[in-house]
Amino acid sequence: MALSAAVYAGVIGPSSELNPVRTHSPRNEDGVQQIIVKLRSPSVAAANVVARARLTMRQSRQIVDRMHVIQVEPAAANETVAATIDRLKNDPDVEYAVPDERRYIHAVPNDSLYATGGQWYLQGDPTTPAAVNAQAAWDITTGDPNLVIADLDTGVRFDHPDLLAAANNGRLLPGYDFIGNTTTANDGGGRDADASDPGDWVSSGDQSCDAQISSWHGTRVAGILGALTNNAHGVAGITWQSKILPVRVLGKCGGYDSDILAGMLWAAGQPVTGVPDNPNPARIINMSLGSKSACPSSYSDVIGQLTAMGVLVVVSAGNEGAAVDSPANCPGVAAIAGIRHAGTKVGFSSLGPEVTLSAPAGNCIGTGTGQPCVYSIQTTTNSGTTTPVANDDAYTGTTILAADQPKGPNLGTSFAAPIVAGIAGLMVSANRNLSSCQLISRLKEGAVPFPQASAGEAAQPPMCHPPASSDDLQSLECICTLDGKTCGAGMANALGAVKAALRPIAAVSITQGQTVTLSAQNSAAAAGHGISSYQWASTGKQAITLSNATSATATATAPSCGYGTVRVTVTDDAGLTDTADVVLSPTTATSTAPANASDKSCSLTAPDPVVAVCPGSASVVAGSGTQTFTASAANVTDDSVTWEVNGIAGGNTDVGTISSTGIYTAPAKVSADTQVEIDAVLNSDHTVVGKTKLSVTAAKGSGGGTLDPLSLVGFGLILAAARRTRGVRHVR
Ligand SMILES: [Ca+2]
Ligand SMILES: [Ca+2]
Ligand SMILES: [Ca+2]
Repeated sequence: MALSAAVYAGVIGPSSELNPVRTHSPRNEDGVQQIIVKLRSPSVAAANVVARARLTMRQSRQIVDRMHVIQVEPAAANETVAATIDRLKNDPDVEYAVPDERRYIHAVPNDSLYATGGQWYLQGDPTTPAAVNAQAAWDITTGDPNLVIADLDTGVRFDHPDLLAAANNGRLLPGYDFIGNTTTANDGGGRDADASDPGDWVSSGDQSCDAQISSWHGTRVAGILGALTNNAHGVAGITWQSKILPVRVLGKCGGYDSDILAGMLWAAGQPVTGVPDNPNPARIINMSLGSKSACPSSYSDVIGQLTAMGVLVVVSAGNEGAAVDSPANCPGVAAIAGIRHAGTKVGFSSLGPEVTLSAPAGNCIGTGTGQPCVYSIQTTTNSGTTTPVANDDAYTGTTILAADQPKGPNLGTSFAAPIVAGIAGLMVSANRNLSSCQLISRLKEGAVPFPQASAGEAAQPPMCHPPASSDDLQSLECICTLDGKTCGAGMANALGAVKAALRPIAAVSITQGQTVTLSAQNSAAAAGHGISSYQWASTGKQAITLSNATSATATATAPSCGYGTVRVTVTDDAGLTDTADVVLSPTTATSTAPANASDKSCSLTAPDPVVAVCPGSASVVAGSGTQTFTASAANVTDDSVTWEVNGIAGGNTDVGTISSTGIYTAPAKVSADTQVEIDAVLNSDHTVVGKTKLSVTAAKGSGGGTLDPLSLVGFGLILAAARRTRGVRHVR
């Protein structure tokens, strides 16, 4: 199959490839506004806040403590949701208020066949460089049976023979159905304990979204995460043993944020109002859904809570060939874009700097009815076009059919995300201590660089670029850039990611004293391994004196001025390593590494670069004086600086000169003692500046000079003003 595909690729250009970009037009409700409100205190009643905002409450439900979804009539008939939200936000009891938007599955409509295809995307064939090589990763781990991966989706078919309920020797935990709206739910009621998928078909005129057959989206995603594997039947999942937790949040015409947010919290084991606690908390949450918006405060809030617990949230980027949908654009998630078999961006996939990395999303090569869809992402589904077929052993297909059918090819970033979520499952199985930040950084570490050409094509597609605006569509194949600003850090690779996961985790605890005690004894190796050695070293420009540098606990002498960096390298019994840095100043010692490798919290922001100039004060005599300054930086890769005197690079004969190595030479004469400012500007970030003052004293018996103190002060003020226009410096 792969060979014929390569031949095909040479004949048919990608612009003619089946490329069903899908958009969702915003829908209008009948005057009622649905809003998520978070209150500052649990003692505040949502009803009082609504009344104070002069809104009429239609309905409300507490999602979790302090977070509510409300349905209100606006204060005036034609008032916008934005105006209502502003009204609510003005209340001091309100932490945030955001619209309760609808999100949609990130599958594209299909057309097609049934075939027992090769699941190319799991293999390591060089003709399909985008394939993730799970086959090789499975030699290391096939997944921990105690690991839980949540699938926030349309529900699942528990009776699919290649999935089955865990109670029936299958992969699917009971889960929960969070859909509150009965029409959306399509199962005759609101929330319930049955997460099975009744179908999400839409008849024409049935809803304010396009008519469609049932998608069986959750069943498709579940099959990728973890179909029953090695059972000589159907498809293989990326994980073989881990449990899948179906959390039903999408139905007819998508689903509301209020249900999705509740489902996220519940999946992670957090209590949700009115719902029994989840006995099987998930370490990984897959969300193959989204729609256009900025990242709402509600998602930032919930994702922040989840990442602090060590839960990785994996979200598909979207299928509009546009800027990344929300919640994939939220900080802290792994946002997954879609690539073709050749490693180029598939036309429909959205893209941009929010993308973490990319994985196969399915591409057909052909366009015509009856042609093979060579690179479909084959998985489990159901044959029902509306209601499900019972115990249906159905799989997505690999032939393009004339009309939308359940067993057509499977395409969408919806299916790229669970490939990565499954890989993350293998990573956690190999090293359960990995936090969500570590999982993301090691997914990137294990990724393969994007090919810079589309193999087999005579006419090459353009390079991808970060979307400049909402109208900037890239809905055809493009070549992913290597700067991480379009399709992320690279092509997801299961073998690379699991190898990266197997590295130990360096942890550092710090005890301040006369000397600084640094301990890496709470570092940990991956499952089945132990730490065998420690090595501490000073890595910054300013050397730090260390003792016991090959022990778990070392001591460091803090610098008397400026910054020093100490790095510990921990090595396990398999020779694999991890490092952690500690930045030392005369008064502080900080590290972004966990104090204990089992700590799951992680910071979403890198520490700010800093630079200091030493000595902190000095004095020179005009005419003959020189002074050597040193700049020590931390939290940067390039610690080189440009020296300035009173804001002038290199200084001049009036204020004194400074060499590229920091040697200051005083001006020939000053009329009276004065001060100049010495700045070290970080070359890699001009907003980061180290400063010190230098006294320049008049030489004894000097009769005045070219520069008097007043003009120096005046000059300095002008420079300070000019610098302000360059932006705030020193502190970021
Ligand atoms: Ca229901
Ligand atoms: Ca149900
Ligand atoms: Ca199977």
